[in-house]
Amino acid sequence: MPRTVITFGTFDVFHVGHLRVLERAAALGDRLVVGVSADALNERKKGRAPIFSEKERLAIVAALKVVDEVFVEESLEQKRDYILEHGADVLVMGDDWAGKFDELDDVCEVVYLERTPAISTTAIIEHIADL
Ligand code: C2G
Repeated sequence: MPRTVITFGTFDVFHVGHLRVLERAAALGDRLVVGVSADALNERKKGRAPIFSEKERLAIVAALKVVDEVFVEESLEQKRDYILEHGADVLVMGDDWAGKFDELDDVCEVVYLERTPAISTTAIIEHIADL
């Protein structure tokens, strides 16, 4: 049976930290499914719209060699449904979410990966704004 890995994120202003986490997630199985946060979810969570729309962010993530399937993540609370729907064996999250999804370990393995240091969408936006 192929091992399916699922992960989630906004992936706004796509950068190498995003690429690295997706590569490491893909290496944990045979098939990588990615839930890309909806624009509305982003606005609720971060209080601002993403720079790139959900359609654009989805297209960027879907074009990556390591990604097999993408879908829109409408709500943070639906992780269990998404895992079951996509038949995921492993949930991968960045370690900024460490411990937050442990209760899902009855349906799949839960793995937190270390974030790539010193790079973030917010830092890139601030850097460009200062130029
Ligand atoms: N990431 C990373 N290193 C960085 C920046 C981000 O490894 N320097 C990872 C994050 O840990 C996450 C993924 O890249 O696994 C996407 O990051 P964000 O777009 O910031 O995701 P976020 O808005 O936290 O996701 O259900 C979760 C939501 O979709 C929110």
